[in-house]
Order: sequence, then C-alpha cells, then structure tokens
Amino acid sequence: MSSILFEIRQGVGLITFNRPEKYNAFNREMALMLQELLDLCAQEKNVRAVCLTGSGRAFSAGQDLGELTGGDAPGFDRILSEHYNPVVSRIRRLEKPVLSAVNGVAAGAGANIALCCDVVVAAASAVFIQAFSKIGLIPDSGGTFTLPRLVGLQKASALMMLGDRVGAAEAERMGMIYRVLPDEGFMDECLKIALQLASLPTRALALTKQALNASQHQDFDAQLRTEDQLQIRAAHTYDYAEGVRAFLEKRAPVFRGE
Ligand code: T3D
Repeated sequence: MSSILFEIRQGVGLITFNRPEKYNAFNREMALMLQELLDLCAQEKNVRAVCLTGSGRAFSAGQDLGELTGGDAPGFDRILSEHYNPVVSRIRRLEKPVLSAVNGVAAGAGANIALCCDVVVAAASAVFIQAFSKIGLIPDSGGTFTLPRLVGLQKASALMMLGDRVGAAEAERMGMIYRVLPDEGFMDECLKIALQLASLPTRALALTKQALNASQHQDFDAQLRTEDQLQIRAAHTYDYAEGVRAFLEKRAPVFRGE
C-alpha cells in the first residue's frame, strides 16, 4: 500500500497521505514521495490546483516517532533539511494554488505543512496541535514563520509552548485557517473549492502568491514595486485578455491557466 495516494481530478492534483494506522505520520519514504508529487504537480499542465488531505482520522501527526528510534533512522540533522524543509519550500514556491483539506488531527510537522498552504480548510472535528514541546523539540516545517503571521506573536508563542489542542472553529476564529466545514460531506466540499481554484486564472494566482510571499519580508514601497512588476506580467496572459473580453461580452470567462 502506497503511503501517499495521488490522482488528477478535473485539474486538481489530489494528494492523500495514506498511513491511517499511524495517523499519517511522515516517514522518510512518505516525505520524499510528497516532494516528488509536488514536483509532478508543478510540471503537469493538467494540474491547476493541488489539494492535500489525509486518509482515515488524521490529516497527519507529523514525524513518525517510531522512525526516529529505529536502527536505520535518518539522523536528526537530515530530517529537516531532507524531509520537511523541501516540502514546505515546494508548497510556497509552487506556481499553483495549494489547498489543505484538514480532515482530522494535524500535529507537529503535519500541522505546519497544512498551515503553509494557500487556503486551509478544516473539518469541524479537526484539531491543530503544535505538539513539539511535548517531546522536547522546537516547532519546525516553517511553523515559527507561518503561525505568528497568521495569529499574532502572543497566540503563536502560547500555542507552541503549551501545545494546546486548537479545534477547527477556534482556528477559524483566530485566523489560523480560512474556513471550518461540516464533517459530513467534508471532502466533497473541499473538492468544490479545489475545482474552483483550478478553474481560475492560474498565472494570476501564481503571481498573487509570489506577491504575498514577498510581502513577508519587504517594506511597503518595495511591495508596491513588486505589485507593479507582477501586474505587468499578469496583464500579458491569455487569461487576462479572456477575463476582460468575457466581462464586456457579458458571459462567464473560460480561463486556460495561460
Ligand atoms: O529530527 C527532527 O527534526 C524531527 C522532526 C519533527 C517534526 C515533528 O513533526 S515533531 C512532532 C511529532 N508528532 C507528535 O509528537 C504527535 C504524536 N502524536 C500524538 O500526540 C497523538 O497521537 C495525537 C494527539 C496526534 C492524536 O492522539 P489520539 O489519542 O487521537 O490518537 P493516538 O491513539 O495517540 O494515535 C493513534 C495511532 O497513531 C496510535 O497507534 P496505535 O497505538 O493505535 O497502534 C499512535 O501510536 C499512532 N501515531 C500518532 N502519532 C504518531 C503515531 N505513530 C507514529 N508517529 C506519530 N507521530
């Protein structure tokens, strides 16, 4: 049984973590496979949005703690540089929108992979746990960058130090996630959002993501210059011409992602 399932559905690359008996905890094989699948989604023209989710009761419980103590365990020095950092960097750089559909518990690196995605939705019963402090580690997978920007420094530091369980409704209220959805029919609703993302002008979404990434480290004037440059690129796309044409012709646009 593969530790990750993958299919392409109407322009959506659907990546399902698939070690349900381990709460989809990441071992080396799974972390490397996720990198390969993200690369495939980046290259594949038929993929215009990516959706990450988990099978069973969890999204992912982060690092497989059993793997850390096994005989052929990858060293601590390699786990971040070879497993998690390449995953979250790929998600942030991917020139396509990435939705995380958090179907259940998301803990440790599992939580921070979910939270670095462009749009994060969670089932009503899902929980987010910065589980690291409970085992004597620091938050990783970009969490110390992402979480304070989502919820503010005070909330982030308390959640990371105390390792609280944050339910989906509270996560939505504090701005950690976009939206909480009912458990029943959760994946159907997530796929609707993913399909919507896949039907939008992909280049403009990629440039939007690039601008938002830049905003994390630039001042206002630099950000205005970035918007200027990226808007010029957006204005040269097929989809921009189609969007304006469709508006003037009073019809729905048909974007190609070009
Ligand atoms: O070198 C480095 O840099 C290390 C990198 C670290 C990155 C990280 O992600 S560190 C954080 C690692 N994750 C955790 O510490 C979370 C550990 N898991 C839990 O705290 C709990 O399992 C949960 C809060 C996530 C869920 O609790 P609960 O009560 O709903 O479920 P459970 O019974 O604890 O777990 C269900 C099964 O999944 C269970 O298996 P069993 O006993 O039924 O056979 C459990 O062992 C397994 N499981 C859950 N999390 C992990 C796991 N197996 C391996 N690794 C896990 N992380």
